[in-house]
Amino acid sequence: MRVVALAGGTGGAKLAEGLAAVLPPGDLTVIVNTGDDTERHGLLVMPDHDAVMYMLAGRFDFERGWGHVDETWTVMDGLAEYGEEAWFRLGDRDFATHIARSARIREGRAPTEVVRSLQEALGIATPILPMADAAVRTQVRTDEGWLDFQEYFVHLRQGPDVREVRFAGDLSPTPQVLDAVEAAEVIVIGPSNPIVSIGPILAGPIRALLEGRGTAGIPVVAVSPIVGGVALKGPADRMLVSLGHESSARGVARLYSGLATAFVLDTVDATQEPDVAALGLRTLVTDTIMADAAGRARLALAVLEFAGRP
Ligand code: FO1
Repeated sequence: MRVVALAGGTGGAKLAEGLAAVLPPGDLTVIVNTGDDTERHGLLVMPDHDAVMYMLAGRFDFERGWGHVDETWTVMDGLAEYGEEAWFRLGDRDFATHIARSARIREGRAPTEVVRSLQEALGIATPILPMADAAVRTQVRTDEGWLDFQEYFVHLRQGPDVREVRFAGDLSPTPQVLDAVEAAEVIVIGPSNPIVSIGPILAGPIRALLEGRGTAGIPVVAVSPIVGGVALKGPADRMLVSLGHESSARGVARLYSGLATAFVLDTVDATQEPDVAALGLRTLVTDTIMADAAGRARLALAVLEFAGRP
């Protein structure tokens, strides 16, 4: 079963790891958001790509919620001593990723090809495809004006209310993304922030392609990142409200209606199932909390079994 999973931050990365654990090698392709990407100290940092890459390599730091396990911070401390900005923390192992990636891209190679070479070096069979090869930068408007995403997310600790979101850059999908979507027999939209994690992927031409696949009978299954009205990690709940949506599984389902054909909501939100079904979506109510590797595999199997059901 050829599966394409869309992933943004931690939730989407966890489900992608679960899918990789239960599917035969080669059956899964992950498409990641690149709107969070940022230039730090002359290097390209790709947080959502790297979350998926480290997770699939068994190297993700679940305790911190980002970055590489067993990090040391020697380079960052040295940079801070020189007076370089240090609010966006890069560990030493993580620096190696950004140095190798940036050097290879500077040689003229496409980002998709470069990150695949890093994934292969870490023993990852699953292709993790950036949604686009050209730079895309998510920007959020707060009462203070427009901010780059990481300025809002890390520097301001997601404090200000978000009034508007835009994606600057060229959202054209790569040939690899087009081929993967074309070949997919199941499409999974992971439980990541629908506005700033999945939103950038869907803001470009990919959305129409996915809609076409759904219309052609391919299951497009979205998993709610909101459980009991709150986001398990990050600002999705407050962002939904400040942008005029409802912070609930139902609110997320509304955002995906017309695109998704099926929706997975947590058992604590079971009372919302009729509202989601009324949007024309098939529904699955299940435990969506992925506390550990067994939980990630369990949800992945439940989603695949649900997708395959008529
Ligand atoms: N998140 C933080 O809260 N503080 C950081 O200093 C930080 C650094 C960082 C470095 C590399 C990387 O891949 C991710 C990093 N993150 C950090 C996480 C990142 O800002 C967000 O989790 C994602 O962009 C949201 O999906």
